[in-house]
Amino acid sequence: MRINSLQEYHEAYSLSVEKPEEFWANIANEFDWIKPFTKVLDWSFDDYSVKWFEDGQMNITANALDRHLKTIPDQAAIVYEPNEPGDEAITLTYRQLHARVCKFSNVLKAQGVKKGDRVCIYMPMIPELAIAVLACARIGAIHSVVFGGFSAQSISDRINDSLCKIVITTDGAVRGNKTIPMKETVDDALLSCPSVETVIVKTRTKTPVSMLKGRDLWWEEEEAQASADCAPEPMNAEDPLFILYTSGSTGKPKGVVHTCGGYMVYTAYTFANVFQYNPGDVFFCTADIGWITGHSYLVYGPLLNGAISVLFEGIPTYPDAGRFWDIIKRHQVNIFYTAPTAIRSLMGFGDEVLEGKDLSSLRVLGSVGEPINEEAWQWYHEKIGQGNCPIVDTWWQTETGGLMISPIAGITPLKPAFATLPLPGVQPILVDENGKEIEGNGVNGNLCIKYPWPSIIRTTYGDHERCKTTYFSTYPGLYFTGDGCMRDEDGYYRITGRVDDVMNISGHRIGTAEVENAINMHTGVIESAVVGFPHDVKGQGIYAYVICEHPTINDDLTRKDILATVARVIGPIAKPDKIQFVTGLPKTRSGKIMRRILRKVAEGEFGSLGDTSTLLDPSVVDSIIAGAL
Ligand code: 7RM
Repeated sequence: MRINSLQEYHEAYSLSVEKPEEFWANIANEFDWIKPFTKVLDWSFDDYSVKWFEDGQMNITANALDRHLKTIPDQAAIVYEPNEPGDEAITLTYRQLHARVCKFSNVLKAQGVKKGDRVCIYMPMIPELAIAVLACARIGAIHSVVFGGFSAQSISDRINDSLCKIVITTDGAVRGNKTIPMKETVDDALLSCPSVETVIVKTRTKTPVSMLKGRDLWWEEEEAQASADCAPEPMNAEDPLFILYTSGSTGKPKGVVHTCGGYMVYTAYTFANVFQYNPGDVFFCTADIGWITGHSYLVYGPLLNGAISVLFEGIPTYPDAGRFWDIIKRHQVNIFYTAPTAIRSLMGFGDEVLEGKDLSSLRVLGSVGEPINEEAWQWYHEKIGQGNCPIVDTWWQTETGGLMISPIAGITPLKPAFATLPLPGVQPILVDENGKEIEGNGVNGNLCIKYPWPSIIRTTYGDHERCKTTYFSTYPGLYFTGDGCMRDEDGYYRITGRVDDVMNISGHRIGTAEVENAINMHTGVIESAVVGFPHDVKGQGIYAYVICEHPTINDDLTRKDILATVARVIGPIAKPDKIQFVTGLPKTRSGKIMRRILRKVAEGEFGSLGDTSTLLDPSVVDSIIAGAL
């Protein structure tokens, strides 16, 4: 499984293309299977269906927990760094984590949760979040983690889409110097969620919460009564493991479905290789478990490898902008994985913050979530990596389940701001607007993948057609990523950003349509159009053009009200950075908004708006420019 040199990478890559089934079967056979698979792959990108290790049976927690009990029972599995730097860090060894997962599995079973049932998890970054996720996996329930920053409306949308039976949450959350309600938000969400029978509440902040008789239970009380004995449920490799909602260019977020076997094999393989994890290394992924990065590289990938994974509850700027560096010292972190937005934001505090920080434990750095600009790459390399840690710029998506295009730490020769080369099993292809392959090097195109890898999205929950049209219809026979990409003279890949109506705000995926729908819910708003624009720290910011019924009495107040509406409908991460009131939007004769023009204006480029002759009313553009100045 382990690649140890550039030559081994090339050999593995060639084998993965020439004999993909042999390649992945060898890797899959390194895991514990309850029933071995005999069939490796069955697939079609035309009438979309992918099945890996189809007739095999396994349980991902048997591989992530039980398997390590024989070898490293007393090694740390999760190191919890609480929000308050003065509070004691809590280590859960593999033995302890196993016992707590088993207990909570029994808690879920006692509430009638069965294989295939959906469980919504809405929690802050505390060990119980990982425990809840793993307990679901152990009993075969499908977890649907909802990021703790989402609104009640977003929670209920997700619960209702997949009809969750149970919600797991906390009384509150602490992030920096803020206390955030969690249970209260869940209570609001549940006003419109008839499928939910039970809510389990872990205490974190001891804030008073209302506990509904017959529905709400305290985590601690239930866990105390539960046995630590729970056999892992035998799962077919293609049984769903989890649903994770992600934004697209249209409509509400889609429930991306990943399945047990392929996801296990791929996250474990990519974790071990890309980060070159060695036994005993301490790995710190700063992502929240509410996003795919947290699922794959804070929980599953590391635990499948018997790694030590740091779980940090707080924020990078509390108590000050040196917090990450203090955590690295405190836990002697060897591998650090974060997002460009965090790097740029911390860079902005100046190098004084780094004075006296001991970063000597670091060996590998990682980046994920958005393109990393060269300046941030250099700063990360010099100031954090002290010039001698490779940076793995990992490109992947919620839908891909695991890392796709990325250097292998210390092995792949790096180029700043390049995701470099595809990992074994990944066959990228660039196409033009007509789907024609763009061959050769030194080219730009739309990034597609032409062959399945084990953790490819299987479906969008409850709507397989949507999965087919979103990913497999733009370019028939190919998986379309939605990203633009350049392949340079050396065949190295650089992701240039989304080519669809999906924005990337601080590494968070948000659809323009989602924000527009939220804005349009505000009273007095007739219509809106949202685009992303370049933002120094966030990568992209959100720019909203809004048409109101009447001229507003106080623009600033109305702006604030709109922000409050967006925060309530989606969550604070979707609040526009800029709101411009307009009287019309640039529409074509067929009624389509020409976002190209709005993007240019948002960028401050008024001169080169291109062809506006197809607009219904070209004068709209002049008034928008006048308003933007
Ligand atoms: C892991 C994650 C996916 C989108 C993707 C890209 C962008 C992610 C990189 C990147 C440039 C990278 N999943 N993206 N990683 N762009 N370089 N290394 O972020 O589903 O939330 O977002 O993020 O546009 O399509 S995600």
